[in-house]
Amino acid sequence: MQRSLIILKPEVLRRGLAGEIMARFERRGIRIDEMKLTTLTPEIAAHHYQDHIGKPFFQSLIDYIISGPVVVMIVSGDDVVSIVRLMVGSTNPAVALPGTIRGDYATSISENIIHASDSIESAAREIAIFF
Ligand code: FUP
Repeated sequence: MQRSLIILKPEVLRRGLAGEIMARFERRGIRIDEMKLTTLTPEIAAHHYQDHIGKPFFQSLIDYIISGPVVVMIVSGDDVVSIVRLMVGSTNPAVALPGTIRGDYATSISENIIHASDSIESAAREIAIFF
């Protein structure tokens, strides 16, 4: 049984899409173990995105993720890390396939609507930041 961390970015609550997106995970059979609504501080956001410090898009990434409340979830299930990543779609919504969350709800890479851990190791690190 694996765990993964999902963040529904500020756009999701602004656009009223939280229920719809959570329902996709529930329908797939992915269990939601923990969930909270929170607004990230710049420090927590930078800790979460530490691998991107120094990249040209880093500041806009932080400004976006702290711009409003987010929903943070721990989900679990067999192979949940890769299953969730496939459901989320490519980082750049311009090439995310229709049927994926980014492919259905987003158009901008800097506001790509959702985060999901990219490995079991990232999931463990990210879960420790938020829970
Ligand atoms: P992902 O794991 O799909 O969220 O993608 P990354 O970890 O590579 O990127 C994290 C976030 O940085 C993305 F969600 C959006 C932002 N980003 C940009 O704004 N521009 C880029 O060129 C790459 C990433």
